[in-house]
Amino acid sequence: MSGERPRILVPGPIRERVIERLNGHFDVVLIDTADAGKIDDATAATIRGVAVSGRLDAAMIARLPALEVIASFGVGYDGIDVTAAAARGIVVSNTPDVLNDEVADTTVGLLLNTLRELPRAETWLRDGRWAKEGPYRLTPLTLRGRHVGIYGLGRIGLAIARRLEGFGVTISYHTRSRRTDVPYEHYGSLLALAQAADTLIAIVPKTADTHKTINAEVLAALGPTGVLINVGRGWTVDEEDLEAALRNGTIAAAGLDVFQDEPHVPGGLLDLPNACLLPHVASASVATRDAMADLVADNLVAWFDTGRALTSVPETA
Ligand code: A2R
Repeated sequence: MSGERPRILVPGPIRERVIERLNGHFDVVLIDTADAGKIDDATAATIRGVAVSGRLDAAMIARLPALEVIASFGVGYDGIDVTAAAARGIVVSNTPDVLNDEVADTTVGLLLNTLRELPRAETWLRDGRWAKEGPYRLTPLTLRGRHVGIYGLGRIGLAIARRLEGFGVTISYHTRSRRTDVPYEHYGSLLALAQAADTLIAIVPKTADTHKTINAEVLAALGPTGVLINVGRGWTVDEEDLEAALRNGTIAAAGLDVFQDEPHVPGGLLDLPNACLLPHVASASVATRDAMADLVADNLVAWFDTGRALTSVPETA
């Protein structure tokens, strides 16, 4: 029986639920890491699909001559060599939409934590300083009266904007193409958005065009009450420029869920009191990660049942 089932390779760690779901439909092959040397020729020749969280490079794709479909865990698929896949007609899928609400919720939490210093206030309490020294300080920053600029108004950016409407702040955005379905003001460049806004929320994908686009110039434009929140990719921020801007008061504070070289966080950021730092947890609830896991499995099931993935990425759709 199992010989008739398509063979799916799972290279490296992935949520256990993906493997459980795949076992119901496929012959699953597990290897430690997505390295071409980790699989023998005979097995490699039989692999028709991949379920992967993170990285799948051109060498690994080239190693799998019968590969038809790559189901990637996560909405950002910058770890997958989509160009190599597309060149061979291999479909790549990601897990959009099912994490929009969780990421948007976390973003609002991170924004409030950054402005109102809630993690530091809790530390004050836990350290016994409330009882010994009195109330935590009044925070210089507040969400009241802010103008939030959203860099990237896609699925997640829009979910963030919708939530922020309830907070009574001004909302604007920068994308390459203006949306016709939103009431927010569009700015044609990131710099123009940063000049107009005092709070910048980055939720753009990791592409050649978004590399270190949040740099010294953009941070200076945000100004001394400026706040940066990044929940997209660390790649988008010049971390050296950001550290300098936080240190010398060019901007007031930053909240970061993502970093250039995860899980390594620049030491310079770690000791800055005006940086609120999270270990890439925006979508990291059991319910949302389960939904993402199910969509990885459902994409593979759909591909082998119908010849179409549910959520293929635009480059291979
Ligand atoms: O530029 P547009 O019109 O394609 O708008 C997209 C925007 N975007 C950019 N904006 C300015 N300059 C760029 N070079 C640029 N490249 C992309 O980012 C769109 O508004 C947004 C991306 O939206 P979605 O494709 O719907 O992605 P989603 O699901 O919101 O996730 C965003 C990213 C993922 O790629 C992961 O890296 C991260 O969030 O978790």
